[in-house]
Amino acid sequence: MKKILITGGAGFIGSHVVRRFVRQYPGYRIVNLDKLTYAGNLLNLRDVENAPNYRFVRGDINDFAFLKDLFLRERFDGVIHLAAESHVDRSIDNPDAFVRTNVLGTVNLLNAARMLWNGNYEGKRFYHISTDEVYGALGNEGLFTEQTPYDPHSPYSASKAASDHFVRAYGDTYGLPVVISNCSNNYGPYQFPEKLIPLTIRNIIRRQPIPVYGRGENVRDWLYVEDHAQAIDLIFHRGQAGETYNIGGNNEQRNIDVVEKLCEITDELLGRQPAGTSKELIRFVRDRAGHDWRYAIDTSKIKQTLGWAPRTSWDEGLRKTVRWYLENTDWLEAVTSGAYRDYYDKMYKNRLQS
Ligand code: NAD
Ligand code: TDX
Repeated sequence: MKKILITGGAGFIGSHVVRRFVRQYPGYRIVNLDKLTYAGNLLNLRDVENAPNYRFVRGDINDFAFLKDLFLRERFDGVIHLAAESHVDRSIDNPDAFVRTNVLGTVNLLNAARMLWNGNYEGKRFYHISTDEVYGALGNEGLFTEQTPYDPHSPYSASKAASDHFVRAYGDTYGLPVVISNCSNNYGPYQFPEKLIPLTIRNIIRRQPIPVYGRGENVRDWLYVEDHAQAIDLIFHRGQAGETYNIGGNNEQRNIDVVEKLCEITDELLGRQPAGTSKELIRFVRDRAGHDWRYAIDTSKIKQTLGWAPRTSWDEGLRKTVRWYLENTDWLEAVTSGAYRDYYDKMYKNRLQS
């Protein structure tokens, strides 16, 4: 039996990873450790919460005494580490929590794994989930490969870069069996509506202005979240210790094109005539500070070594996503009551007024 710790499993990507592992591996014991910050929500896991191979533990990766106790009690064979502060705009507003959770929290987990495994690494694995943003920004040409030098620009990406360095250092120094993947932008069900795609869908539903930073020409490489979860499953089981794998959607889109397509699909599914009317809601607003121009991933390594490629087309993935948000307005209401309103006002009120 494998005992696996998944951190951040109540968040967006983590909940898809937990769901996949709980369903796919009935013989494993899956422990989901999550602090339940504003971004974590147990509603994301309702369909697996009673599974016999699953357990939720509420806790903070910044609390080493708690982690030590948990590791000694559960004796994990593997860690899949997703817990993080994940939103770039919040990191610009207040970087401290990003340093604490993303850097120090990751080091705490590495220390807990090292303490438990104590040099006996047979059958053990520490898998750190990271982002393509550590590589910085591309111009109009080129792709990020695993060899691209790190060049983070936002406090978020700097904290993720620092955590990646610590993970590799623990591999090199102590022989910890680490593996890292760096993925491009994810989208799909259960994404918190601070991120571009769910925020846009919510505003279309409510007929509110849609804030597009700058001229909307920045480019992101979008991947459907279940395809990312599948890649994580593959890397956890078959990736080589000490290696890094880039994961991407081979799907570069300008922000303005993403938003316009969302207007068309959402209007169509809502029966608003003619589809695309909601484009009237688009507002070009003050740009994000240090806004990275373009991200795009070269996926050849994971394709050639592990046979992985994204499965979900952009059109299919976006339609599934919009349909999910339209069918889950209770979830959307629940996660956007209270603190979300304050966040939204703080981030967007001035931008949308000027
Ligand atoms: P998210 O913000 O939706 O979820 C993060 C989860 O971590 C939440 O459930 C939160 O409660 C939990 N958490 C935060 N601080 C914690 C702490 N101190 N202790 C325990 N739990 C804590 O994030 P996401 O978008 O699902 O991203 C998950 C991981 O994937 C992150 O490491 C992120 O850097 C990485 N990533 C995200 C994307 C993307 O497009 N969203 C792309 C590439 C990589
Ligand atoms: O209101 C908005 N208007 C807008 O134009 C928001 C929230 C975003 N944007 C732009 C900024 C980006 O160019 O849309 C693009 C996507 O923005 P986000 O959804 O905030 O994602 P991004 O900053 O690209 O980072 C994401 O991908 C990499 C995730 O949030 C990270 O966790 C992940 O590591």
